[in-house]
Amino acid sequence: MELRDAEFKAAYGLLEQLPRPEKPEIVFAGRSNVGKSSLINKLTGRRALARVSSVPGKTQTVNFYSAKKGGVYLVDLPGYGYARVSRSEKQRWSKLINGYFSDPERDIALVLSLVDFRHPPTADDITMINFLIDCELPFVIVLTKADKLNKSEREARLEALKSELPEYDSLTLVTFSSLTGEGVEGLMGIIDEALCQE
Ligand SMILES: Nc1nc2c(ncn2[C@@H]2O[C@H](COP(=O)(O)OP(=O)(O)OP(=O)(O)O)[C@@H](O)[C@H]2O)c(=O)[nH]1
Ligand SMILES: [Mg+2]
Repeated sequence: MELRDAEFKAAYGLLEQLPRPEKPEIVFAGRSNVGKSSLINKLTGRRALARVSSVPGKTQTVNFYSAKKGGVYLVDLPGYGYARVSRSEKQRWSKLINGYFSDPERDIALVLSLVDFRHPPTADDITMINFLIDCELPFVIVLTKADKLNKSEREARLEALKSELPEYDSLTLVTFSSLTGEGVEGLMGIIDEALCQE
């Protein structure tokens, strides 16, 4: 796997601190606790590169990791939709995330938009996906924690998603588990393809 040389670059808490766009970025977005940091660790084959926590709201900064011999950044965004933080913190996060995406110079090769496979997408998930569609950003939906569903639950959720997600027919969905490794190869293929199109 080619992301194994990934290393932590820096964490940014304020929009003004974000580095100027300089190389392609692979972005991880999703609600708090959905498994973004776990996915980064799985893709890079590093158990503790990104900090994982059972307490939602662990990643409060935009965290950049450098990979592929420094040619690519992996960008771990703070999770959205976490109720138990102060209003000023929420405002800081949304300013950070909106500001991150609204820089026209930024070279976003792919957004991995994470949704918990066990539950219907939240209103925030749908807002995120509609935003990605509106901005015409390349993205893939990653259905996380797949190990927690049995076969019939999976089938039922996959069926329901057809009507729950916007523009379902044009979406790419990948089921993923950081526990079993399901979906890793598929995602690596999609990431490689996105970087080739740069
Ligand atoms: N069973 C299972 N648990 C998972 C999986 N992915 C993540 N988790 C657990 O879910 C919790 C949250 O994981 P994180 O990777 O920290 O989630 P995050 O999206 O980075 O969360 P924030 O940083 O708070 O936004 C942790 O307890 C993980 O161990 C998975 O695929 N399967
Ligand atoms: Mg995190």
